[in-house]
Amino acid sequence: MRTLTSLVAAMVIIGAEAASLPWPFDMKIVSVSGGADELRIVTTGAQFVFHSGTGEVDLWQRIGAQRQVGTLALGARALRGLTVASHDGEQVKLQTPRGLALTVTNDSVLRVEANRALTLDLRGDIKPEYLHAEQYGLLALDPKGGLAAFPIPRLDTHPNIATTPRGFQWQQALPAGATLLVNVCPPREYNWQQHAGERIVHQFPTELQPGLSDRPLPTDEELVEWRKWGNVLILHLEFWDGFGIKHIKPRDPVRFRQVVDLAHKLGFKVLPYSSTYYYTPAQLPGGKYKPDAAAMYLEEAKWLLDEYKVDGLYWDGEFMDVLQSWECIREVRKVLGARRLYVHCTTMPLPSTHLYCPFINTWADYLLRGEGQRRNTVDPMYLRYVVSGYNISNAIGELCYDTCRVTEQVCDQALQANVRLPYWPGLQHHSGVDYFLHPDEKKTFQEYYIPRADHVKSARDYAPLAAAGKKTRAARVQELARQDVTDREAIATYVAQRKRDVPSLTAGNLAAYAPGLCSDYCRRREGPQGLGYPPAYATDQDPNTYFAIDGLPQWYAVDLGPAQSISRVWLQTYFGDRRYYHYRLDTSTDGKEWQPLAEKMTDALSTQQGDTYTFPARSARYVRVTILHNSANDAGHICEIGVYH
Ligand SMILES: [Ca+2]
Repeated sequence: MRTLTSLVAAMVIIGAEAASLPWPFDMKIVSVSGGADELRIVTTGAQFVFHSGTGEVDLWQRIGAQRQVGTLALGARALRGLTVASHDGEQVKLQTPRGLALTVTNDSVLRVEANRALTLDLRGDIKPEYLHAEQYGLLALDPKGGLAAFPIPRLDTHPNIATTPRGFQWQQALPAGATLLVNVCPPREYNWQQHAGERIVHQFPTELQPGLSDRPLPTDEELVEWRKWGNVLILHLEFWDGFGIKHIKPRDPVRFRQVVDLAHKLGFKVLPYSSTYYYTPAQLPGGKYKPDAAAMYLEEAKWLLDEYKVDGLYWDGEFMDVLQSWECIREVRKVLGARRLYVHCTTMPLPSTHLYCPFINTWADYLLRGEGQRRNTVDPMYLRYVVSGYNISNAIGELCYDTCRVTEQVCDQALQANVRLPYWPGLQHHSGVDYFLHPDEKKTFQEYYIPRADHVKSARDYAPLAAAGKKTRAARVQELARQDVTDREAIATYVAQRKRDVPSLTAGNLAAYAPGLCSDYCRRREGPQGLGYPPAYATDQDPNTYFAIDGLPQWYAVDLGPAQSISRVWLQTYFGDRRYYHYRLDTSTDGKEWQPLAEKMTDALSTQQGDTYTFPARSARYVRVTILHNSANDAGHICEIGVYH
């Protein structure tokens, strides 16, 4: 082995070590002013104006753009007698004589604790380019910022978002005891100095088997080589001694200290693997966490930082609980100070790849998203509004390119979205995908991506890329609209032909080849015809094709045309791999009023025979299936539905 001195002398440094950076985590309560009628709270990123006469709260953005992004109406009498209960640099607590408690926090969140049933009425004053709503909440964003809202616990139904002349409106009943979080984005400034001065080298072991890696830590030569491509070193799973232990420890502490020392000499910041998601001592059975989960994890974090004198933490996931995840990241930031936090959160803390919490993300330096997107390319809308934190959380977004891979097109689109690509050395192959750069990708990364990324050091440098990104996304929206038209035509042709060739599977099936409505459907370019999994597959008389939709609960309804008398429904959900579904059935004559019909809430497995329900004859035009749960994944699948007189 060469000596350390010769290695240091031989290395090529990508740039002088960035000086100690001015830290953006000084989010604070800037001021509280006004009186009983109009109370004004200014945070680093937002202004909340409470009108006790109307029960409305104006939501103003202060970073990225200075504008009103929306209004939260809590009911005419809801804010009467509003007073400040307490006030410090981190939060302002407000209360009313009727017991409504509101809190404004320094990360620009308005938290409402509904002490009685409330009607949430959130009116958006922007026309968002990205509007995504699930039962967990809503993100309404444009390139300058926007707002987000999260009901806790999640809603029972999908939120119904209406388009209005000013933007959008979300009206929803909030039960007593619910919490609502409304976040104005972004809560803090983007740190261009950090963006320009720091690059991630994310090292994976050869094998992803905790405790069994045959290549536990990088060699001195690798560290020297990798320093050309970054200066923030992530030491991934090889650091891990297994699940469920109190502290995540290196398997070879002596070598680990050598690696940290050499990395420091080379000018790396070192971020070892850690995880709140996998921190099993904080977990309770059933996917819940202990009430003091954040405090427990904090002990782990402090131990790691003190024991090995590292420069921050890499989190492999977050607690799957919004409030505990939020508490934990705020507390960890206090412990870290100016040290770094890099969080992988493709789906966390919400089980969604398209909905996330900017007020949690904002406490991290870098975010990693995009894992398992099952695409060869990456959707520019997803890149800009999910992977990128720019003008949203203002954390630096890094793309996890396990499936989308590093091509010149992906590099271009990442740059347009202000998303960065970490450098992935190693040879880790996991779940059929590679968590490392192939040789040709390495060339693209080094020769195509790096020079272009190095050019972007400020908002001014990014501006032309942002303009190009807007065009790319507009073109993509048009392309998808064209695809939708072609897909609908192709599906109609398929159904018409099959209807001619194949009679109904069962006699008297009123639903055979009937059209369907649904809350949404899976449009991935997959499925038997490459057309996704449209409603037509639930009535095409082929048990091998199925309607599919992600993110339960979701619904599908077969449309029988005219209302008619029915007394039997047969439902075949996806079967054959020992899975089961929970669902409810109801019927309607007009698509507005629904009458309950049946439910399946047992864990009886799906079978080819399906489930049959007979009942006293009733009139129906629609039979709706609301899929609540799937034991195999978070998606609903209907192979066939039959409806009979
Ligand atoms: Ca089918």
